[in-house]
Amino acid sequence: MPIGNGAMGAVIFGGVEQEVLQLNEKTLWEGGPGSKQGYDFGVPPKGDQVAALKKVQGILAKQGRMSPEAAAELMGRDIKGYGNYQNFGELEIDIAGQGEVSQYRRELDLTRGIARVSYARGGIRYNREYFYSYPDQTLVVNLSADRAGAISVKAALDIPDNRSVTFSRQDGLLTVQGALHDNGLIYEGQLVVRATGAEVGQGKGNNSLSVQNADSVTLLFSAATNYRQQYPDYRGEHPHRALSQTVNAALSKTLTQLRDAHLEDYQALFSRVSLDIGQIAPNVPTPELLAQYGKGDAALDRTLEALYFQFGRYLLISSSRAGSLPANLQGVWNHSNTPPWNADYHVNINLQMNYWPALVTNLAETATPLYDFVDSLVEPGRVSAQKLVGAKGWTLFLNTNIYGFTGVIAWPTAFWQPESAAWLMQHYYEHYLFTGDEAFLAERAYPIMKQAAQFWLDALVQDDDSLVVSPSFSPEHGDFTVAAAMSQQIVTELFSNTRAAALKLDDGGFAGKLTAALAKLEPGLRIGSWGQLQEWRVDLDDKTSQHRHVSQLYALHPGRVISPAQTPTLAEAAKVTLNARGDGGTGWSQAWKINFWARLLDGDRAHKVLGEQFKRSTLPNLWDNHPPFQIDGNFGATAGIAEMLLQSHAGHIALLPALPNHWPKGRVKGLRARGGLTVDIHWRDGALTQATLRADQTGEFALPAGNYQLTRADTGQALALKPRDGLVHFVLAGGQRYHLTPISSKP
Ligand code: FUC
Repeated sequence: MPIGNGAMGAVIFGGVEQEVLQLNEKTLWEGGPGSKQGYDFGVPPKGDQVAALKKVQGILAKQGRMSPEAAAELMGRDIKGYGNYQNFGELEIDIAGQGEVSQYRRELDLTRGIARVSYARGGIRYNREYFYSYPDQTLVVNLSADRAGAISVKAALDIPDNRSVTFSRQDGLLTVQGALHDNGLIYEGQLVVRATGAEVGQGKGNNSLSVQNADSVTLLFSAATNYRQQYPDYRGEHPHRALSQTVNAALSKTLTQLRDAHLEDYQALFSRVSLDIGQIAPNVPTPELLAQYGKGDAALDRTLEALYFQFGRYLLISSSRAGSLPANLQGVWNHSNTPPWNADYHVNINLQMNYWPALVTNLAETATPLYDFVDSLVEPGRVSAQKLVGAKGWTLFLNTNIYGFTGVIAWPTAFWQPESAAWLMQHYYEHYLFTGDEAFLAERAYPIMKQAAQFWLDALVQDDDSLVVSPSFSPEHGDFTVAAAMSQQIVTELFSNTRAAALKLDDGGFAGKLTAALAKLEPGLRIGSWGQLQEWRVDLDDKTSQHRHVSQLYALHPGRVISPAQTPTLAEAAKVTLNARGDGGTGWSQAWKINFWARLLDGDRAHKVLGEQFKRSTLPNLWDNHPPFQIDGNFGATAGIAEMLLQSHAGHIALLPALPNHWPKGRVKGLRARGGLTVDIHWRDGALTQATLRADQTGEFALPAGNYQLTRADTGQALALKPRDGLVHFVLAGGQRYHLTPISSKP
């Protein structure tokens, strides 16, 4: 069971005699400045990389394509000092007890962000409670029993050996300090054991504390490093002072005060959205629920679906909060010092997918670390843009670490992806669209979008009358070519969004440049010989390919260019492509397909793919399985479920756009739509019965024309609906609630 507060995380194993909590601290990374391997942010200090790029462009202009291996030979690079996200260590709690164990139960309460373990042993009932507090920046573990003096524990910290380790103990406080051998990054952890009814003593070895016969025991743990998100050194103060303050402040609170503060903080986010699709409260363990999925019990299936949706929101709150780094490939739950893909930030879909649910499921605040992180990439990314592409602005490629890595790697099948920065810009602009926050647009979004757009104004290549991306590589298969669909679609989106922002902010000069470029920029939307949306500019698509990246459909999702209503022909082509690719793939690939089918308004197919993700790519604790565990699929699927119920990307609010037959009756509350709108929807027999809309600020909205009325909740007054372009438009007053009710067509 994972718990976390963004900056730190723990996985609870729940053993009876020995509890193990596997610990993470988000900034504990090898590599970067000071790495024994050496480090240059991925940008070679010597050598003419721009000449290599020009050479590739020359080959492509002549031959049209080249192998990724040949391209990597010229432009790729063996890198040094990239580093790995680290396992902090383990908190091991030995718990005394005698006799048979019965009534064992391990639970994670998503509505409270609290985990529990309970069991009976030797006539005594034992209870444990765990949460990771964001306001108090500490892990809290409480052990209690229904008999006085029944709790005897030894709590030890087990720290991996790729770092120096010094333990010290004083009055119920165990401190561990050291530095990573690779890069000297200093870390510290403080564990406090507090007991009622007994004294805390020192355990065996130098790394533990122990208590005999207490009535209850509370453990607090917090950790930090001297990492600072600041190019080029990424080092700040020794963590000891701040950490001691944190731990002392937490120590001055009672368990109830700590829990109350945690609940107030956590529930303020989590409880904004509720989903009822007819789930039940079965007495079935979660792994069993997963194993039973699709075997005929519809109520059980719906239970898993609703749980999985909320689990994604839970994971996002737990792994991404302001003040720390974004959720990485494993969120904040990594048990290895050499994790798959370094547990880093892959930006050719994975990091972006982590944040797909943030806005629509009413957790906009959880994206703050994403913006802070991406902002911090601009400075190193400017060097990469200049040295690797010869362009102004900033960029990055396939992947990045916490030390401003913005260069290229050597791996032919993925090293070249300068569109990543442009893709990340979508999140800034969508934040503005969802929240209507104009200060965010002016102060945060536009400046960074403008620099990303500046990069592409320089980097695009003139090809007859068109502007194209060259070289262009569609993740992560096929050859290097010119103007692959995704490259063109992403740059088009960046330019359109940046132009819209520029016009809004009176930067007419830059808007003009973008307008001129957009007029020549190929949109990357071609229909090929078998009716598919082409992945490449030349029709090279292999009908039998089931490759996990469906990059050519970027414009369908997460982009918003293709839609059945506005671009029906392209939407049909997207279907052809998706049908050819099939409903399988890695965990995240299936999650993406849920979103695609939802955008194509096919709820049953979206639901089917969700089922595939459960059957093929979900671990018993409901973590997404790439394989191995990779958290993006959890987040992508949560976003996909929201997308089935509410969409707002195509200029209007679409209620229940892709409702599957499996959810005939239900209710969702608190989803968010663009324009700063909060939406509740009720439905029965597969049809809307009522929706409630509340806008943060007064604004104009639209719905498809239909047989319904919209009334102000407090006065009952009907709103004027103005028909235009197949939609009806209306103005909602900020802060007011409005009810939308279908008008029965029955006599
Ligand atoms: C991309 C994907 C892989 C994996 C990796 C972390 O490169 O193609 O499947 O998810 O990111």
